[in-house]
Amino acid sequence: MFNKDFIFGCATASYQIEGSIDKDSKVLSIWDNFTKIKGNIIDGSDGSIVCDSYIKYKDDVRLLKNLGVKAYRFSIAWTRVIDENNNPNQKGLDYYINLCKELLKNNITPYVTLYHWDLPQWIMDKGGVLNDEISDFFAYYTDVVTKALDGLVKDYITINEPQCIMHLGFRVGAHAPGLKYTDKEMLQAIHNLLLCHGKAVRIIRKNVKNSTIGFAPCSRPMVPVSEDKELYDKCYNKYFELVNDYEFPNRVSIYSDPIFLGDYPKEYYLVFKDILPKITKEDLKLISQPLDYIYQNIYTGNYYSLKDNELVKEDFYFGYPEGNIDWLQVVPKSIYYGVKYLNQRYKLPVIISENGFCSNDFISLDGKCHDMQRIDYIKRYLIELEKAFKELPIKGYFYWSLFDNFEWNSGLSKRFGLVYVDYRNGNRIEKDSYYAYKEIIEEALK
Ligand code: PNW
Repeated sequence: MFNKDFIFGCATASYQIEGSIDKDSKVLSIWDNFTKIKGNIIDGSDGSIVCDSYIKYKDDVRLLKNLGVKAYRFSIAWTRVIDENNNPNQKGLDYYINLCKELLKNNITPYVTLYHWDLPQWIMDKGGVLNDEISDFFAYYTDVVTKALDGLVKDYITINEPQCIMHLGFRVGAHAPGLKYTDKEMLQAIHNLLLCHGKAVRIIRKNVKNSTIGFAPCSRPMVPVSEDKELYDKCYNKYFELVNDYEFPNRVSIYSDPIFLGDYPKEYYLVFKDILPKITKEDLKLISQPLDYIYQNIYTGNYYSLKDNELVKEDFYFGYPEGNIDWLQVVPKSIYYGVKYLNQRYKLPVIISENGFCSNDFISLDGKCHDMQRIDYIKRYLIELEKAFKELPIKGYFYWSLFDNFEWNSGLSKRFGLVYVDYRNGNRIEKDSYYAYKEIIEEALK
Protein backbone atom coordinates (compact mmCIF):
# COMPACT_ATOMS: atom_id res chain seq x y z
CA MET A 1 0.00 0.00 0.00
CA PHE A 2 1.08 3.57 -0.69
CA ASN A 3 1.44 5.51 2.54
CA LYS A 4 -0.24 8.70 3.71
CA ASP A 5 2.61 10.89 2.48
CA PHE A 6 2.33 9.60 -1.06
CA ILE A 7 1.42 12.46 -3.40
CA PHE A 8 -1.44 11.73 -5.77
CA GLY A 9 -1.87 14.54 -8.24
CA CYS A 10 -2.94 15.62 -11.69
CA ALA A 11 -0.95 17.45 -14.34
CA THR A 12 -1.66 19.98 -17.10
CA ALA A 13 0.27 22.53 -19.15
CA SER A 14 -0.42 26.17 -19.97
CA TYR A 15 -0.88 26.16 -23.75
CA GLN A 16 -2.88 22.94 -23.60
CA ILE A 17 -5.58 24.26 -21.24
CA GLU A 18 -5.61 28.01 -20.71
CA GLY A 19 -7.09 29.54 -23.86
CA SER A 20 -7.20 33.38 -23.76
CA ILE A 21 -4.08 33.47 -25.90
CA ASP A 22 -4.17 37.24 -26.35
CA LYS A 23 -5.64 38.44 -23.05
CA ASP A 24 -3.90 40.78 -20.64
CA SER A 25 -1.08 41.61 -23.04
CA LYS A 26 0.14 38.03 -23.34
CA VAL A 27 2.72 37.88 -26.13
CA LEU A 28 2.93 35.21 -28.83
CA SER A 29 4.53 31.83 -28.26
CA ILE A 30 5.92 29.51 -30.93
CA TRP A 31 2.73 27.44 -30.55
CA ASP A 32 0.51 30.44 -31.27
CA ASN A 33 2.28 30.75 -34.60
CA PHE A 34 2.76 27.07 -35.37
CA THR A 35 -0.98 26.37 -35.03
CA LYS A 36 -1.75 29.07 -37.60
CA ILE A 37 -0.04 27.16 -40.39
CA LYS A 38 -2.38 24.89 -42.29
CA GLY A 39 -1.50 21.22 -41.98
CA ASN A 40 0.50 21.51 -38.76
CA ILE A 41 -2.37 20.41 -36.49
CA ILE A 42 -4.33 17.32 -37.53
CA ASP A 43 -7.78 18.81 -36.97
CA GLY A 44 -6.87 22.44 -37.61
CA SER A 45 -7.58 23.42 -33.99
CA ASP A 46 -5.49 25.65 -31.72
CA GLY A 47 -5.12 26.73 -28.11
CA SER A 48 -7.36 29.77 -28.28
CA ILE A 49 -10.06 28.38 -25.96
CA VAL A 50 -9.54 24.68 -25.06
CA CYS A 51 -10.49 24.30 -21.35
CA ASP A 52 -10.71 28.06 -20.86
CA SER A 53 -8.69 27.71 -17.67
CA TYR A 54 -7.49 31.31 -17.74
CA ILE A 55 -11.09 32.26 -17.01
CA LYS A 56 -12.36 29.16 -15.22
CA TYR A 57 -9.44 28.44 -12.90
CA LYS A 58 -11.68 28.38 -9.85
CA ASP A 59 -13.71 25.63 -11.46
CA ASP A 60 -10.44 23.77 -12.20
CA VAL A 61 -9.60 23.91 -8.50
CA ARG A 62 -13.09 22.72 -7.58
CA LEU A 63 -12.58 19.68 -9.83
CA LEU A 64 -9.22 18.97 -8.20
CA LYS A 65 -10.65 19.40 -4.72
CA ASN A 66 -13.52 16.97 -5.34
CA LEU A 67 -11.09 14.54 -6.87
CA GLY A 68 -9.12 14.49 -3.65
CA VAL A 69 -5.66 15.09 -5.08
CA LYS A 70 -2.99 16.58 -2.85
CA ALA A 71 -1.09 18.24 -5.65
CA TYR A 72 -1.62 19.95 -8.98
CA ARG A 73 1.17 20.20 -11.52
CA PHE A 74 0.64 23.01 -14.02
CA SER A 75 2.96 25.08 -16.14
CA ILE A 76 3.47 28.80 -16.44
CA ALA A 77 3.22 30.50 -19.80
CA TRP A 78 6.43 32.49 -20.12
CA THR A 79 4.53 34.62 -22.66
CA ARG A 80 1.99 35.76 -20.06
CA VAL A 81 4.45 36.88 -17.44
CA ILE A 82 7.26 38.45 -19.49
CA ASP A 83 6.73 40.90 -22.34
CA GLU A 84 8.67 41.36 -25.56
CA ASN A 85 11.02 43.86 -23.92
CA ASN A 86 11.85 41.25 -21.31
CA ASN A 87 9.91 43.07 -18.61
CA PRO A 88 7.44 41.45 -16.19
CA ASN A 89 3.72 41.51 -17.01
CA GLN A 90 1.92 41.86 -13.68
CA LYS A 91 -1.50 40.86 -15.04
CA GLY A 92 -0.14 37.54 -16.24
CA LEU A 93 1.63 36.98 -12.94
CA ASP A 94 -1.61 37.75 -11.10
CA TYR A 95 -3.32 34.87 -12.85
CA TYR A 96 -0.80 32.38 -11.44
CA ILE A 97 -0.80 34.07 -8.03
CA ASN A 98 -4.59 33.75 -7.88
CA LEU A 99 -4.48 30.15 -9.07
CA CYS A 100 -1.94 29.24 -6.38
CA LYS A 101 -3.92 31.01 -3.67
CA GLU A 102 -7.06 29.16 -4.72
CA LEU A 103 -5.18 25.84 -4.66
CA LEU A 104 -3.68 26.46 -1.24
CA LYS A 105 -7.06 27.52 0.14
CA ASN A 106 -8.22 24.05 -0.84
CA ASN A 107 -5.16 22.26 0.56
CA ILE A 108 -3.74 21.42 -2.84
CA THR A 109 -0.01 21.91 -3.30
CA PRO A 110 1.03 23.65 -6.53
CA TYR A 111 3.85 21.96 -8.49
CA VAL A 112 5.02 24.49 -11.03
CA THR A 113 6.61 23.57 -14.35
CA LEU A 114 8.52 26.54 -15.70
CA TYR A 115 8.79 25.38 -19.29
CA HIS A 116 6.25 23.15 -20.99
CA TRP A 117 7.03 24.03 -24.60
CA ASP A 118 5.47 27.46 -25.19
CA LEU A 119 8.64 29.44 -25.94
CA PRO A 120 8.09 33.17 -26.51
CA GLN A 121 8.23 33.84 -30.24
CA TRP A 122 10.40 36.93 -29.66
CA ILE A 123 13.07 34.71 -28.10
CA MET A 124 12.78 32.26 -30.99
CA ASP A 125 13.27 35.22 -33.34
CA LYS A 126 16.59 35.90 -31.62
CA GLY A 127 17.73 32.34 -32.32
CA GLY A 128 15.85 30.50 -29.56
CA VAL A 129 17.69 27.49 -28.19
CA LEU A 130 20.69 28.19 -30.41
CA ASN A 131 21.20 31.61 -28.88
CA ASP A 132 23.61 31.43 -25.91
CA GLU A 133 21.57 34.14 -24.26
CA ILE A 134 18.56 31.86 -23.84
CA SER A 135 19.73 30.62 -20.45
CA ASP A 136 19.93 34.21 -19.20
CA PHE A 137 16.43 34.89 -20.48
CA PHE A 138 15.25 31.75 -18.71
CA ALA A 139 17.04 32.70 -15.51
CA TYR A 140 15.42 36.13 -15.54
CA TYR A 141 11.99 34.62 -16.18
CA THR A 142 12.57 32.18 -13.30
CA ASP A 143 13.60 35.04 -11.04
CA VAL A 144 10.41 36.97 -11.84
CA VAL A 145 8.18 33.93 -11.30
CA THR A 146 9.76 32.71 -8.09
CA LYS A 147 9.60 36.19 -6.57
CA ALA A 148 5.96 36.65 -7.62
CA LEU A 149 5.00 33.26 -6.19
CA ASP A 150 7.05 33.71 -3.04
CA GLY A 151 5.35 31.97 -0.12
CA LEU A 152 2.92 30.20 -2.46
CA VAL A 153 5.08 27.70 -4.33
CA LYS A 154 8.07 25.70 -3.19
CA ASP A 155 8.02 22.79 -5.67
CA TYR A 156 9.45 23.55 -9.09
CA ILE A 157 10.08 21.56 -12.24
CA THR A 158 12.34 23.42 -14.63
CA ILE A 159 11.73 21.78 -18.01
CA ASN A 160 9.21 19.26 -19.28
CA GLU A 161 10.40 16.52 -21.66
CA PRO A 162 13.56 17.97 -23.18
CA GLN A 163 13.56 15.07 -25.65
CA CYS A 164 10.21 16.12 -27.09
CA ILE A 165 11.24 19.75 -27.21
CA MET A 166 14.37 18.95 -29.14
CA HIS A 167 13.35 15.97 -31.25
CA LEU A 168 9.78 16.90 -32.14
CA GLY A 169 10.26 20.66 -32.32
CA PHE A 170 13.77 21.05 -33.68
CA ARG A 171 14.69 17.80 -35.39
CA VAL A 172 11.66 16.36 -37.17
CA GLY A 173 9.62 19.56 -37.07
CA ALA A 174 6.33 17.94 -36.05
CA HIS A 175 5.97 20.36 -33.14
CA ALA A 176 6.57 24.10 -32.88
CA PRO A 177 8.68 25.74 -34.14
CA GLY A 178 8.81 23.05 -36.87
CA LEU A 179 12.56 23.12 -37.52
CA LYS A 180 15.04 20.51 -38.69
CA TYR A 181 18.37 21.07 -36.99
CA THR A 182 21.58 19.31 -37.93
CA ASP A 183 23.33 17.03 -35.41
CA LYS A 184 25.72 19.82 -34.52
CA GLU A 185 22.90 22.28 -33.93
CA MET A 186 21.02 19.71 -31.86
CA LEU A 187 23.97 19.19 -29.52
CA GLN A 188 24.48 22.92 -29.07
CA ALA A 189 20.77 23.44 -28.42
CA ILE A 190 20.61 20.56 -25.94
CA HIS A 191 23.55 22.02 -24.07
CA ASN A 192 21.85 25.43 -23.97
CA LEU A 193 18.68 23.81 -22.67
CA LEU A 194 20.64 22.14 -19.87
CA LEU A 195 22.19 25.51 -19.05
CA CYS A 196 18.67 26.97 -18.82
CA HIS A 197 17.90 24.29 -16.27
CA GLY A 198 21.10 24.96 -14.33
CA LYS A 199 20.64 28.71 -14.14
CA ALA A 200 17.01 28.25 -13.09
CA VAL A 201 18.04 25.89 -10.28
CA ARG A 202 20.48 28.50 -8.97
CA ILE A 203 17.76 31.16 -8.93
CA ILE A 204 15.12 28.92 -7.33
CA ARG A 205 17.50 27.89 -4.53
CA LYS A 206 18.29 31.55 -3.92
CA ASN A 207 14.70 32.82 -3.96
CA VAL A 208 12.62 29.98 -2.54
CA LYS A 209 12.82 28.73 1.02
CA ASN A 210 12.71 24.93 1.37
CA SER A 211 12.40 24.52 -2.35
CA THR A 212 12.28 21.16 -4.09
CA ILE A 213 13.50 21.06 -7.68
CA GLY A 214 13.55 18.58 -10.52
CA PHE A 215 13.25 18.38 -14.26
CA ALA A 216 10.87 16.08 -16.07
CA PRO A 217 12.10 14.07 -19.05
CA CYS A 218 10.02 11.31 -20.60
CA SER A 219 11.06 7.80 -21.46
CA ARG A 220 9.83 4.47 -22.75
CA PRO A 221 11.53 1.95 -20.52
CA MET A 222 12.73 -1.44 -21.73
CA VAL A 223 10.69 -4.14 -20.05
CA PRO A 224 12.41 -7.52 -19.70
CA VAL A 225 10.06 -10.38 -20.55
CA SER A 226 11.43 -12.49 -17.70
CA GLU A 227 13.26 -11.95 -14.44
CA ASP A 228 16.61 -13.13 -15.77
CA LYS A 229 19.44 -11.05 -14.26
CA GLU A 230 21.40 -10.82 -17.50
CA LEU A 231 18.33 -9.64 -19.37
CA TYR A 232 17.67 -7.04 -16.68
CA ASP A 233 21.21 -5.68 -16.95
CA LYS A 234 21.04 -5.51 -20.73
CA CYS A 235 17.70 -3.69 -20.58
CA TYR A 236 19.14 -1.27 -18.04
CA ASN A 237 22.11 -0.55 -20.30
CA LYS A 238 19.89 -0.11 -23.31
CA TYR A 239 17.74 2.39 -21.42
CA PHE A 240 20.79 4.55 -20.79
CA GLU A 241 22.42 3.89 -24.16
CA LEU A 242 23.67 7.13 -25.62
CA VAL A 243 21.55 7.40 -28.75
CA ASN A 244 18.85 5.03 -29.80
CA ASP A 245 16.84 6.87 -32.38
CA TYR A 246 14.37 4.16 -33.02
CA GLU A 247 13.53 4.27 -29.33
CA PHE A 248 12.48 7.91 -29.28
CA PRO A 249 11.85 9.50 -26.81
CA ASN A 250 14.53 7.89 -24.67
CA ARG A 251 18.02 9.36 -24.97
CA VAL A 252 17.90 9.28 -21.18
CA SER A 253 21.61 9.64 -20.54
CA ILE A 254 22.33 12.59 -22.82
CA TYR A 255 19.85 14.72 -20.87
CA SER A 256 19.99 13.20 -17.40
CA ASP A 257 23.65 12.20 -16.91
CA PRO A 258 24.90 15.81 -17.03
CA ILE A 259 22.22 16.79 -14.54
CA PHE A 260 22.56 13.94 -12.06
CA LEU A 261 26.09 12.66 -12.68
CA GLY A 262 27.83 15.88 -13.58
CA ASP A 263 28.86 15.08 -17.15
CA TYR A 264 27.70 13.69 -20.46
CA PRO A 265 28.33 9.96 -20.90
CA LYS A 266 31.85 9.05 -22.06
CA GLU A 267 30.60 7.83 -25.44
CA TYR A 268 29.09 11.26 -26.10
CA TYR A 269 32.56 12.73 -26.44
CA LEU A 270 33.64 9.91 -28.75
CA VAL A 271 30.59 9.59 -30.95
CA PHE A 272 30.18 13.33 -31.44
CA LYS A 273 33.85 14.31 -31.31
CA ASP A 274 33.69 16.38 -34.53
CA ILE A 275 30.58 18.32 -33.67
CA LEU A 276 30.84 18.94 -29.93
CA PRO A 277 29.52 22.18 -28.52
CA LYS A 278 31.76 24.17 -26.22
CA ILE A 279 31.37 22.57 -22.80
CA THR A 280 33.19 24.08 -19.84
CA LYS A 281 33.74 22.76 -16.32
CA GLU A 282 31.65 25.69 -15.05
CA ASP A 283 28.81 24.68 -17.37
CA LEU A 284 28.79 21.16 -15.98
CA LYS A 285 28.89 22.42 -12.42
CA LEU A 286 25.95 24.68 -13.07
CA ILE A 287 23.97 21.93 -14.80
CA SER A 288 24.57 19.37 -12.07
CA GLN A 289 23.52 21.25 -8.96
CA PRO A 290 21.83 18.85 -6.55
CA LEU A 291 18.14 18.17 -7.18
CA ASP A 292 15.52 16.70 -4.89
CA TYR A 293 13.68 14.32 -7.17
CA ILE A 294 13.92 12.43 -10.39
CA TYR A 295 10.73 13.36 -12.17
CA GLN A 296 9.76 11.18 -15.10
CA ASN A 297 6.87 11.02 -17.56
CA ILE A 298 6.17 7.38 -18.36
CA TYR A 299 3.26 6.25 -20.52
CA THR A 300 4.47 3.16 -22.30
CA GLY A 301 7.49 0.96 -23.02
CA ASN A 302 8.76 -1.96 -25.06
CA TYR A 303 9.36 -5.61 -24.24
CA TYR A 304 12.78 -7.16 -24.63
CA SER A 305 14.07 -10.71 -24.56
CA LEU A 306 17.41 -12.45 -25.01
CA LYS A 307 18.18 -14.42 -28.15
CA ASP A 308 21.67 -15.95 -28.36
CA ASN A 309 22.72 -13.58 -25.60
CA GLU A 310 21.64 -10.57 -27.63
CA LEU A 311 18.94 -8.17 -26.54
CA VAL A 312 15.97 -8.35 -28.91
CA LYS A 313 12.99 -6.03 -29.03
CA GLU A 314 9.70 -7.90 -29.15
CA ASP A 315 7.02 -6.79 -31.59
CA PHE A 316 3.62 -6.08 -30.10
CA TYR A 317 1.27 -8.85 -31.22
CA PHE A 318 -1.64 -8.01 -33.52
CA GLY A 319 -4.45 -6.56 -31.46
CA TYR A 320 -2.18 -5.66 -28.52
CA PRO A 321 -3.99 -3.33 -26.03
CA GLU A 322 -3.37 0.28 -26.97
CA GLY A 323 -4.75 3.77 -26.62
CA ASN A 324 -6.29 6.01 -29.24
CA ILE A 325 -2.94 7.52 -30.24
CA ASP A 326 -0.34 5.63 -32.21
CA TRP A 327 2.45 5.44 -29.62
CA LEU A 328 0.43 4.41 -26.59
CA GLN A 329 0.62 0.66 -26.05
CA VAL A 330 -0.47 -0.45 -22.59
CA VAL A 331 2.74 -1.61 -20.91
CA PRO A 332 2.13 -1.36 -17.14
CA LYS A 333 5.53 -2.76 -16.22
CA SER A 334 7.21 0.17 -17.99
CA ILE A 335 6.50 2.25 -14.91
CA TYR A 336 8.02 -0.37 -12.59
CA TYR A 337 11.22 -0.78 -14.58
CA GLY A 338 11.48 2.91 -15.40
CA VAL A 339 11.60 4.02 -11.79
CA LYS A 340 13.91 1.13 -10.91
CA TYR A 341 16.47 2.00 -13.61
CA LEU A 342 16.35 5.70 -12.77
CA ASN A 343 16.74 5.22 -9.05
CA GLN A 344 19.54 2.71 -9.57
CA ARG A 345 21.55 5.14 -11.70
CA TYR A 346 20.72 8.52 -10.20
CA LYS A 347 20.00 7.55 -6.59
CA LEU A 348 17.21 9.98 -5.81
CA PRO A 349 13.53 9.54 -4.97
CA VAL A 350 11.31 9.32 -8.03
CA ILE A 351 8.07 11.12 -8.86
CA ILE A 352 5.99 10.13 -11.85
CA SER A 353 5.20 13.55 -13.25
CA GLU A 354 2.93 12.20 -16.00
CA ASN A 355 1.16 8.98 -16.85
CA GLY A 356 -2.12 8.79 -18.67
CA PHE A 357 -4.33 7.22 -21.27
CA CYS A 358 -5.92 8.47 -24.47
CA SER A 359 -9.23 6.95 -25.49
CA ASN A 360 -11.98 7.75 -27.92
CA ASP A 361 -14.27 9.14 -25.25
CA PHE A 362 -17.74 10.46 -25.87
CA ILE A 363 -20.85 11.14 -23.85
CA SER A 364 -23.29 8.23 -23.66
CA LEU A 365 -27.08 8.30 -23.82
CA ASP A 366 -27.19 8.65 -20.05
CA GLY A 367 -25.16 11.87 -20.25
CA LYS A 368 -22.05 10.28 -18.72
CA CYS A 369 -18.63 9.32 -20.03
CA HIS A 370 -17.88 5.62 -19.46
CA ASP A 371 -14.14 5.39 -20.04
CA MET A 372 -13.51 1.85 -18.82
CA GLN A 373 -10.19 1.51 -20.61
CA ARG A 374 -8.69 4.52 -18.82
CA ILE A 375 -9.72 3.08 -15.46
CA ASP A 376 -8.12 -0.22 -16.36
CA TYR A 377 -4.93 1.54 -17.52
CA ILE A 378 -4.61 3.57 -14.32
CA LYS A 379 -5.17 0.53 -12.12
CA ARG A 380 -2.68 -1.61 -14.00
CA TYR A 381 0.02 1.07 -13.85
CA LEU A 382 -0.59 1.84 -10.19
CA ILE A 383 -0.28 -1.85 -9.30
CA GLU A 384 3.19 -1.78 -10.86
CA LEU A 385 4.09 1.52 -9.23
CA GLU A 386 3.05 0.16 -5.88
CA LYS A 387 5.29 -2.84 -6.44
CA ALA A 388 8.17 -0.43 -7.05
CA PHE A 389 7.11 1.68 -4.08
CA LYS A 390 7.76 -1.28 -1.79
CA GLU A 391 11.32 -1.52 -3.06
CA LEU A 392 12.34 2.08 -3.76
CA PRO A 393 11.81 5.68 -2.67
CA ILE A 394 8.86 6.86 -4.75
CA LYS A 395 7.14 10.03 -3.67
CA GLY A 396 4.26 10.61 -6.01
CA TYR A 397 2.20 10.10 -9.13
CA PHE A 398 0.57 12.72 -11.34
CA TYR A 399 -2.12 11.59 -13.74
CA TRP A 400 -2.06 13.27 -17.18
CA SER A 401 -4.38 15.01 -17.42
CA LEU A 402 -7.03 16.65 -15.28
CA PHE A 403 -9.13 17.31 -18.36
CA ASP A 404 -9.14 16.74 -22.09
CA ASN A 405 -6.99 19.38 -23.71
CA PHE A 406 -4.97 20.50 -26.73
CA GLU A 407 -2.85 17.49 -27.60
CA TRP A 408 -0.19 19.39 -29.58
CA ASN A 409 -0.13 18.41 -33.26
CA SER A 410 -3.14 16.11 -32.66
CA GLY A 411 -5.12 19.17 -31.60
CA LEU A 412 -8.41 18.55 -29.85
CA SER A 413 -8.85 15.14 -31.43
CA LYS A 414 -7.15 13.18 -28.62
CA ARG A 415 -8.53 12.94 -25.10
CA PHE A 416 -6.41 12.11 -22.02
CA GLY A 417 -8.60 13.72 -19.34
CA LEU A 418 -10.35 12.50 -16.22
CA VAL A 419 -12.82 15.23 -17.08
CA TYR A 420 -14.48 15.40 -20.49
CA VAL A 421 -14.51 18.78 -22.21
CA ASP A 422 -17.26 19.59 -24.70
CA TYR A 423 -15.46 21.99 -27.03
CA ARG A 424 -18.76 23.32 -28.43
CA ASN A 425 -19.83 24.94 -25.20
CA GLY A 426 -17.00 24.51 -22.72
CA ASN A 427 -18.96 22.10 -20.53
CA ARG A 428 -16.86 19.89 -18.31
CA ILE A 429 -18.17 16.46 -17.39
CA GLU A 430 -16.42 14.18 -14.92
CA LYS A 431 -15.70 10.82 -16.58
CA ASP A 432 -16.06 7.48 -14.80
CA SER A 433 -12.25 7.48 -14.45
CA TYR A 434 -12.47 10.68 -12.40
CA TYR A 435 -14.54 8.85 -9.81
CA ALA A 436 -12.36 5.75 -10.07
CA TYR A 437 -9.17 7.76 -9.46
CA LYS A 438 -10.90 9.48 -6.53
CA GLU A 439 -11.69 6.08 -5.05
CA ILE A 440 -8.16 4.81 -5.64
CA ILE A 441 -6.76 7.84 -3.81
CA GLU A 442 -9.15 7.44 -0.88
CA GLU A 443 -8.44 3.73 -0.66
CA ALA A 444 -4.67 4.15 -0.92
CA LEU A 445 -4.46 6.83 1.74
CA LYS A 446 -6.65 5.11 4.32
C1 PNW B 1 3.60 14.26 -22.92
N1 PNW B 1 6.05 8.81 -25.38
O1 PNW B 1 4.27 13.93 -24.10
C2 PNW B 1 3.54 15.77 -22.76
O2 PNW B 1 4.29 16.20 -21.65
C3 PNW B 1 2.15 16.31 -22.66
O3 PNW B 1 2.14 17.67 -22.92
C4 PNW B 1 1.24 15.53 -23.57
O4 PNW B 1 -0.04 16.08 -23.71
C5 PNW B 1 1.16 14.12 -23.02
O5 PNW B 1 2.43 13.55 -22.85
C6 PNW B 1 0.35 13.16 -23.87
O6 PNW B 1 0.93 12.99 -25.12
C7 PNW B 1 4.70 12.63 -24.37
O7 PNW B 1 6.34 8.58 -26.58
C8 PNW B 1 5.13 12.35 -25.63
O8 PNW B 1 6.15 7.89 -24.56
C9 PNW B 1 5.61 11.09 -25.98
C10 PNW B 1 5.62 10.09 -25.03
C11 PNW B 1 5.20 10.34 -23.77
C12 PNW B 1 4.73 11.62 -23.44
